[in-house]
Amino acid sequence: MATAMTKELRPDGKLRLPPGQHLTQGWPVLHYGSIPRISLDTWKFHVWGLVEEEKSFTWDEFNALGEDTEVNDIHCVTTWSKYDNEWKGIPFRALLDQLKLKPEARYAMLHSYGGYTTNVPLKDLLEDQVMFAHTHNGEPLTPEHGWPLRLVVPHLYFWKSAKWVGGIQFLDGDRPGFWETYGYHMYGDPWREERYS
Ligand SMILES: Nc1nc2c(c(=O)[nH]1)N[C@H]1C(S)=C(S)[C@@H](COP(=O)(O)O)O[C@H]1N2
Ligand SMILES: [Mo]
Repeated sequence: MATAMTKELRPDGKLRLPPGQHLTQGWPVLHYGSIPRISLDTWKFHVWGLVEEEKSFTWDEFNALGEDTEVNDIHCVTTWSKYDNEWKGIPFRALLDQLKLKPEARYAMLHSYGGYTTNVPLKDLLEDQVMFAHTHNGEPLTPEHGWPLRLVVPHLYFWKSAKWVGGIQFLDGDRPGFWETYGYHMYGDPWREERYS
């Protein structure tokens, strides 16, 4: 059985379980530092960097941008993977529709309440399933998993999925975020085991 499961393929032909990963049933909590205190009354999502116009959205404004539901697997660099997560949230594309990016914008830095940052190429944020999620398996995110909002980029290691996300900065070049400055890979493809650089 275990062999059959680890050989399971995805529709794109990749192994469902990336190399060096094992399946977990629970949902481990992993972050650096403490859970930031956030109030929805003062919560804002900020957009800056290589945009024609910087923007800030309140909680209600951000939620009004759109809603999507996606089911996907997540893969943490510490080797656990969790299958079949149902996320509801605002698709990245819905945010992008509100912005005019400058043509040289190629990368993004995600910024979280509490100070965490992580870098993701713009082309990866444009993948279908990428969203700012507020709900996991039918329940609002708990504080330790990123309430009120986290990024979900399921095709990259889970450290790219910033919890407590509150802003995005568009950049022309790739710059390291928090873990990337400590030696984590700049890109983080689980199928190529891009764990550390
Ligand atoms: N703001 C913030 N987001 C973060 C982190 C963090 O330290 N701060 N850690 C990342 C890492 S390393 C992982 S594996 C996942 C863990 O998410 P989880 O606790 O919901 O499983 O969150 C990512 N997002
Ligand atoms: Mo992680």
